[in-house]
Amino acid sequence: MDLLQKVSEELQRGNFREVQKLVQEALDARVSPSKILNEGLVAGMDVVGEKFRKDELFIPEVLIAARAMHAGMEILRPKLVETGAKLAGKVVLGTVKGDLHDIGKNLVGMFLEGAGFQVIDVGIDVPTEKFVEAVKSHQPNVLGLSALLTTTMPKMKEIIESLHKAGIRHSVKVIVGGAPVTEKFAKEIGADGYASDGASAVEKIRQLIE
Ligand code: B1M
Repeated sequence: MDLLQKVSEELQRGNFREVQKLVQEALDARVSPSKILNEGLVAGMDVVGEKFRKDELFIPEVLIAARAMHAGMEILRPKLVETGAKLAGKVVLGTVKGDLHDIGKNLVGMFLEGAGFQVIDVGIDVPTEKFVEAVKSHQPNVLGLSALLTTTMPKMKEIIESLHKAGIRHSVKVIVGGAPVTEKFAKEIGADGYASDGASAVEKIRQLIE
């Protein structure tokens, strides 16, 4: 069986040690880090997501697969970052309050680091005030907000409004993303940009800060 297909299947089974071993094997075989990411890890997580949606898998299995995804990303991360050139800009990145999903955010962060951005990851379930504080203290070019739940999307609007209230909205571009987020929603809440995945987040951020 193809090595990347094995990565995907072991990720779906949640075998994190096996995933790490296979990712390392693929790197040793000179498969490109982005190919391992997209055709191994992300492909596996897509299957998990689809099965979760159809009630064929439940939260514990999804969590175990997510742990395997993280384990694989630990091996890949430095290799993706290595491909980046000089620092392209600074991005504060986090998942909004009430939302614990971080796989997509972490992937976006990895793509950004891979493209040479300095990424300050403020984590998950991040209160609005913490985002405002992070913009004040780190003075990033871009604030990246992730939300995976329709119920947490309104937090993105709240954060943008709080940046206005704090008088620092003009100092930072805001980009939003996550499965339920759309370009239309981004416009409605006054964000500067929307991206559907890590690669387009890099592209959008480059456009925003050039
Ligand atoms: Co949750 N969950 N989850 N979950 N979970 C979803 C999102 C859901 C769609 C599943 C479903 O019902 N079909 C659903 C949301 C429904 C809705 O709101 N309409 C859902 C639900 C309901 C829940 C709970 C409420 C379940 C419960 O407890 N009853 C609960 C909520 C917890 C909370 O956050 N408060 C919950 C919990 C969990 C786990 C903890 C079990 C786990 C998260 C583990 C973790 O992240 N560490 C989990 C997971 C794994 C999922 C699914 C299966 C997979 C998400 C994922 O990681 N996808 C998801 C179903 C699905 O999406 N198919 C689901 C892979 C990842 C690479 O994609 O995150 O979309 P994604 O990120 C992409 C893009 O969206 C984009 O780029 C990424 C890379 O391509 N992107 C950005 C993301 N952020 C971006 C930011 C950007 C730009 C692009 O700029 C800044």
